[in-house]
Amino acid sequence: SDAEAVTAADKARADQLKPISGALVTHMYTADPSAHVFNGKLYVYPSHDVDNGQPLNDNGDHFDMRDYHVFSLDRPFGVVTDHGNALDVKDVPWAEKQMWAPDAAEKDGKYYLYFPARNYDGIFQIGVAVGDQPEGPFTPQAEAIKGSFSIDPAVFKDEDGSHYMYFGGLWGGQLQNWRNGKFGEEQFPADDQPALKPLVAKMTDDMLEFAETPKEIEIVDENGDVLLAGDNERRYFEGPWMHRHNGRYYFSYSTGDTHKIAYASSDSPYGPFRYEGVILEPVLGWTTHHSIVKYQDKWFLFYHDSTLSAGQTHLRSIKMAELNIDDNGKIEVIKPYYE
Ligand code: FUB
Repeated sequence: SDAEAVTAADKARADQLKPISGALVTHMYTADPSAHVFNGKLYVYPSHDVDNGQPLNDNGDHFDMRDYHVFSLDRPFGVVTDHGNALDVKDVPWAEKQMWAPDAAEKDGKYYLYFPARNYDGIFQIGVAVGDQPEGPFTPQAEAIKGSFSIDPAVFKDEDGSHYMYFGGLWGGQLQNWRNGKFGEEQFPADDQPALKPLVAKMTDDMLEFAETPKEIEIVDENGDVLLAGDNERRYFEGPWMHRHNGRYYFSYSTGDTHKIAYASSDSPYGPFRYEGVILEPVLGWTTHHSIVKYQDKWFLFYHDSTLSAGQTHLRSIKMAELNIDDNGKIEVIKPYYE
């Protein structure tokens, strides 16, 4: 599989790479960091990678995570506190396995942990769990969010207080199995057809459900033409994130099999988003997954790589780097290793 081939190659080159930043957490493997500032403090909501001996395949069976830990930082690049187990799959009635990339949001003093997992039919859905503190613990809802599917929820709070969930992922994330709200045989568009699209839905006031049927997001090129499925260097694969800067909406994501974090911008949270460029060049490991957060007037990128596990694609570690954004919103490309 692609994952096995990448891991073999990465194991071989792990020693030679000089990362620009170290792992924030070293006592366990962590991935898919979603960073937020709550009550003036930096919190990170990552996946908790484990080695359960699952086979490496393109379905992502080797990402067999079972719980979430929340971390806080006393300052950027500073001391990291592990707040312990915040949610375990055994406590989520609808979820069987594979607690993949989570996110969190705050509203009116309550905290919401959003997470994808496979249900007992093997289908990914997205759930929510509620807590009184940013670090949890979180109590899960009995059922997944109605109308949710696929993976990688990212919940964005707009300046008017509305929350939107962005989600969707290809391959193991099953986006290719969904047509008109129904799960079925996988179907990938031909290379000259529009790429599969991520989704967005406004959240209800209580943060527990979608307030609308999820809408597809278009990412267009410099001519306004929608990105095509064969445009692997630029098209959406998984790992959405949204940040707002100077009134503009920036949608960023992983390009999956070309291993980049890319971004696109719009004047609406629903898009269409115009492709802008790359934020992060490929890291060690197959997956790349990020978040972007503003803390005390500086922008930071949180991401992961597999340096700590000497190149094992499913054993990743979260990292951070300062992000330079110019007055026009253009983001400077980050190279994760010194040359
Ligand atoms: O961590 C499992 C999956 O790998 C995530 O959901 C994807 O975004 C990728 O990072």
